[in-house]
This record gives sequence, C-alpha cells and structure tokens, in this order.
Amino acid sequence: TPDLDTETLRQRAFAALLTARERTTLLTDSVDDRELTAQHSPLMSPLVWDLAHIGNQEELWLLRGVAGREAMRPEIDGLYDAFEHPRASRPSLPLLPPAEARSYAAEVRGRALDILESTALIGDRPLVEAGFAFGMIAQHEQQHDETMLITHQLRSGPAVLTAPEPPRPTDAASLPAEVMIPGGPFTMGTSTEPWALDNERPAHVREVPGFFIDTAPVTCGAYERFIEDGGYTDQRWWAPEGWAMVREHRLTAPLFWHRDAGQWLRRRFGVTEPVPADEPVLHVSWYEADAYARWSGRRLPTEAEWEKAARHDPDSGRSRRYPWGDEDPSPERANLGQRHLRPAPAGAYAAGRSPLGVRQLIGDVWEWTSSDFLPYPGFSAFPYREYSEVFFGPAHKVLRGGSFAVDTVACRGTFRNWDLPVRRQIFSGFRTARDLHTARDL
Ligand code: AVJ
Ligand code: FE
Repeated sequence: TPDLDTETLRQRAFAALLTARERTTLLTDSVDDRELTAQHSPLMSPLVWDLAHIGNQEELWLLRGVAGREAMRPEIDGLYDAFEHPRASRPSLPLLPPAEARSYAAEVRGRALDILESTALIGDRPLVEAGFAFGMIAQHEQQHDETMLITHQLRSGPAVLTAPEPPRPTDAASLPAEVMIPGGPFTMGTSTEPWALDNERPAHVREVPGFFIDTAPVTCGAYERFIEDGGYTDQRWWAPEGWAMVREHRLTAPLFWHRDAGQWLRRRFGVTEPVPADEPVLHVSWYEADAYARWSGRRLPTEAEWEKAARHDPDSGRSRRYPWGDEDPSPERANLGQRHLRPAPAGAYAAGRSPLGVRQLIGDVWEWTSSDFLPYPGFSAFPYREYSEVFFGPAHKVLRGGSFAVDTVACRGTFRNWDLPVRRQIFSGFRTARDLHTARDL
C-alpha cells in the first residue's frame, strides 16, 4: 500500500487502535478480578500484567517517543519491562490492581489519540513515517491479546468466551494433497509495507529450488495416525532434544488432548470435546511437528519456502502481500482476529488460496518452519533492539502465517513470529514439504 495520504493513514491507525482495545477489553472484562490477578500457568503473566504492559508500551512509544512527554508514572516502568521480570515471577510483583490498570491504559489511550490527531504522518521522522509508531503499538496490543487468549485457554473453569463456528470447506475432498512450487528466485521480505516490523525488512531476492508443500495444514486425524503408529515411542523420528522432552514430560499427544474410552478428547476454552479429525492440529511443539514430518517421509518447509508458497506469483514473478493478492484480509479469505475460537477445517477458505492453490497459509494455525530466527541481509534494528534483534539465533524457530487468534493488523505474508521449539501452549500447527526430486519420483 504505497503512497497513502496522511488522512487515510490516520484513519487506519485510529481504527487499528480501536479494534485492539475492544479485544483487550473483552479479554480482561470476561473474567473477575481474582482471575485477572491469578497466575493461570507459570508460562504466562497474570492478565492484569498484560493489560498495564499494553498501556505502558503505548506510553513509552506514543506519549514519550512520538510526543516527547514526561513519564506519567516512572515508578511502574520496571514492573512492566518484560526483560526485567520473567513471566513466572510477575504475580508476586506490586502490580497495578485491575481498576488502576484499566484507568492507566485508558488515560494513555486518550492522550495517544490526541497525539495521533496532531502529528504529521508523512515526511517528518522515521518513527512516525506512514503512522509506523501507531501501527506498531496496535500490533503490540494485538500480540498481547493473542497472549491473553492463550492464558484464557490455559485457565481452568467454565467457558467465558464464545464465538460462531468457522466456515466448512466445500471442495476439500477434491483437493490435491500437495502443490508443486517451481524453483527460481523470489522476493522475500518487504521494504514498502508501511507497518512491517524490523525483522520483515528489507526485501531481498532468494533462490528457492522447486519443492512440494501440503495444500493445507496437517490435520488432527493425520496426527492421530502418527500417535497410533507409536510416533511418541519411536526415537527414530525425533531430534535429540525433542526425544528428551518426550521422555521427561511423558508426552503422548498434543497439549490439551486426553484419551477417554478409546477416543481422543481435547479441552478448548473451557469446553471438552472430541478431537475433530479434519481440523488443523493445534498446540504442538516444533519437536512434534518435526517428528511427524520425518515419520511421514517428509520435512518441515523452510521459512523461505513458506513465504514463496504464500507470496510468489508465478505469472508476474512478483511477491504479493498475501496469498490471494494485495488486498487486506477479509472474513471470506482467512480465519483471523479471534472471530472464531478455533481453526477452520483443512481446505476451507478457497477465496484465500495462493495462485498455485495452497490454502490456509494465512490464519487458522501458526505454522512451524524448519528455520532458525535470523536477520535478513541488511537488517537494522528499529525502533528498539529488544523487539527482534536480541532473539536472533538458533534457540528460536520461525512460525509463519498467523493463527485464528491473530488480528489482521499483525498479519502479512511477510510477518515473522518465533518461539522456542518446546513451546506448545501457543496456537501452533504445521504443514509439511518435500524436495522436488525425492526417491519416490525416481
Ligand atoms: C513476536 C510474539 C514473539 O509476544 O513475545 C510482545 C511479541 N514483543 N511484546 C512476544 C511481543 C514484545 C513477541 N512475539
Ligand atoms: Fe510486549
């Protein structure tokens, strides 16, 4: 979206901030104060920490960074600095109580909107160019909304969130299992997407040899066959650290699954239900995705392969913003924004398919790739090293495409997420790939 005028940018920023706050409000008003301050899992912050952290980051970047204001409450900055306190320790901090956290976030927002009204968004300085700082803060809030939705999934007790069912595919039975992506160069990353974060930049050409990739993410039914075939008890399929994790934690299935009377059940936002065979598998670690792929005679796609499948248009040779083209996501194209509280069945969203016919690359489940989280050639940290740069290296694996819990403002064909390969509480799934010329073709 090059060359947007300043009023359009302002309206977009305003709408993105509003959408994010509506979601934050839903996630924090749907539980009582006791649940807001409780630790539902040592892996997560109390919800009330996320709420005040959202306000604090907004104060830091929009009020102080963009407008040069004084700190409103300098004494709380340390409490909400994610690097100062690990998640498990946050419940014992003297956090703002729920009512104070709400009013702090609201007060920051009021001032931020005044600043948005009065700031030139074009040709002023890099932090505000094309409304970047406002877009970054809307994305930050939405990312914490996804984190808070994970906390909701981890909490016990009856359901407090509801949503309509996602659309079912109409032609899933006739879809090919995999799609061939021809070899050759493609443009990875972006230098023009105004709100792209530092790790998505700059655009650069990658040579990617031809490969096959699954038409849709791996389903629960396919994953059950891996389990039934003894996948979790056969060391052959596992990376050494993955095998150690399986043994130590006695893993037998994805997180939130359990077996009852010969059937796999799962808990999803407070409801126990049969595992749906045709839905993309969710809550698997990178190690489980990697083991499944090896068991199936395939492998995870590299990050570059994933992005080529999602963005490369073989007719024009150009990289698109999304698999379907350059237009923003819509409910017909992708399962995003917590509109549904689950992935859609594999093969859904025909309108969101790529030029070569790959489906559900955007939305539904985050997809593990085989790649470590590394900077692109020409990377430069912006606006702060702690967003991406400090996480680069072999410890983190890249996830792509966004889940049903990702908002459109934080989802693009170029968007990169990362996590530790042991993580399973995130909304993670995967699809598999293979080289063009594997033994079966010879
Ligand atoms: C990009 C999702 C890994 O949640 O840790 C939020 C995003 N960075 N606040 C995270 C983020 C700072 C980040 N991830
Ligand atoms: Fe944060």
